[in-house]
Amino acid sequence: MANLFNRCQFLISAFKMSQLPPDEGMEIAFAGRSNAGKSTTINALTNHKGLAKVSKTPGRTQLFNCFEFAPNRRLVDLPGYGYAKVPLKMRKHWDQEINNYLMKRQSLIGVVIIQDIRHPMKDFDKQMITWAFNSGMRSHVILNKADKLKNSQAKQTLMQVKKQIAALSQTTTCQMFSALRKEGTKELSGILLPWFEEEQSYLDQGQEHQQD
Ligand SMILES: Nc1nc2c(ncn2[C@@H]2O[C@H](COP(=O)(O)OP(=O)(O)OP(=O)(O)O)[C@@H](O)[C@H]2O)c(=O)[nH]1
Ligand SMILES: [Mg+2]
Repeated sequence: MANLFNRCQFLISAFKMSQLPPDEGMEIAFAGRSNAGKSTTINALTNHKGLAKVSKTPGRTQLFNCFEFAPNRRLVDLPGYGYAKVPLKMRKHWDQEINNYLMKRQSLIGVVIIQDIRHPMKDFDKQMITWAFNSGMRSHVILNKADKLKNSQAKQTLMQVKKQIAALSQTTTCQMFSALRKEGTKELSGILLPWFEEEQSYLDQGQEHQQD
């Protein structure tokens, strides 16, 4: 299957929710602690090196960055969570905006939670997983930067994290990833594309019922 995400193009950057594209269609958000590799993961998935801005200094994505791969089909790069050097006022702004976004955005159909495989399952990650499960939101965990560990260590971490996730959520999936080496992109698009298809089929079914 051709990877639809390769068609991704930059759509818009927003400093607050009201500046986001109209809340129509479907989108998946990439969330996670600062520096975990959210932007690099989007670039690997879309096979588009400079699409999402990557920086050596953490805390750089201080905007909602929206990308579109088909009409009304979007990926959203969220600002990193919990980076201490981001001024407190800015952190408060983003805590609030991200919370609002997750609770209120109608077109949000799933979240990808990016973690650094060397520092998995921090408080924020656990909160996101629990929230996703409790609110019926699709969720997938990426253990990124697997290239930083030996293969055996990475596999062991994956197993442990899967157990920890299972204790919090019965629906959250998890995979190993290296955005740097573009390892895991097929598995990732194999998870995310069906989310859009599934949601579309729900919408189609709803319309059929309306016509009855
Ligand atoms: N070794 C390795 N480095 C990676 C990988 N993915 C990202 N990085 C590096 O990690 C740093 C942070 O990556 P970003 O993609 O900017 O991380 P982010 O989560 O978007 O960070 P914020 O926007 O600050 O929240 C960059 O220096 C990347 O080159 C990976 O798979 N392996
Ligand atoms: Mg970023």
